[in-house]
Amino acid sequence: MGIISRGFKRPDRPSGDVKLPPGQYRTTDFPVLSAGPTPRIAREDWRFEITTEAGKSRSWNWQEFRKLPTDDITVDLHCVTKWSQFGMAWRGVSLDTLLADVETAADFAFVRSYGGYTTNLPLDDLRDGKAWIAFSYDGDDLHPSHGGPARLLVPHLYLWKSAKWVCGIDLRDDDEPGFWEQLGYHNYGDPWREQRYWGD
Ligand SMILES: Nc1nc2c(c(=O)[nH]1)N[C@H]1C(S)=C(S)[C@@H](COP(=O)(O)O)O[C@H]1N2
Ligand SMILES: [Mo]
Repeated sequence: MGIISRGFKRPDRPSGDVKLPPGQYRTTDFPVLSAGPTPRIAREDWRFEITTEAGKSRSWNWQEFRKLPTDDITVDLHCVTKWSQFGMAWRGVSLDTLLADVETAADFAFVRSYGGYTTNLPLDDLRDGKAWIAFSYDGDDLHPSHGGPARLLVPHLYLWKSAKWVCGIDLRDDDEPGFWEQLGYHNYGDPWREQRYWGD
């Protein structure tokens, strides 16, 4: 997976020493890819909620969310449309922090966004320093087009798993395909194994 470091440091990679997953090309801009219009969510109205398989839920408003400890994360991101970008600097709250007091034995996470987008992944892929709710990119507030006020960031999977405008995660015993997964994208989406579509 990508290099993770703390402190908004851009990795200084000599060209040619770049780790590109199979079939990917490098880009230096940050394309916007959304399946619908950009929802505008005021921070006063923003909520993020985790619901367990037992139906218990824990939620944070913006103020509560921003009191949680944050990580500075520098990662490489890989989009299924074949662009990869290196050394992207984010700030966010680790899912480990958000899940710390959540009692669950669920195996799967179903991620929901404002606007109706969904995606699914194994709960283990959100744990152990692998996923964040990111609210800042490149030192600025996360722009709405890129998922602001906050988006899921799961750098080790193709970027469609990193739900923009995230509003909740349902923890479930059973897996359910999300928006792109229902339309033929791979259920897991590991860029290093080139899991783009069903059957890859
Ligand atoms: N809510 C929501 N999240 C989303 C999407 C979307 O359409 N809606 N698109 C996904 C896809 S396919 C990609 S490639 C990335 C793009 O993120 P970006 O627009 O910040 O580059 O967001 C992912 N998260
Ligand atoms: Mo995508």
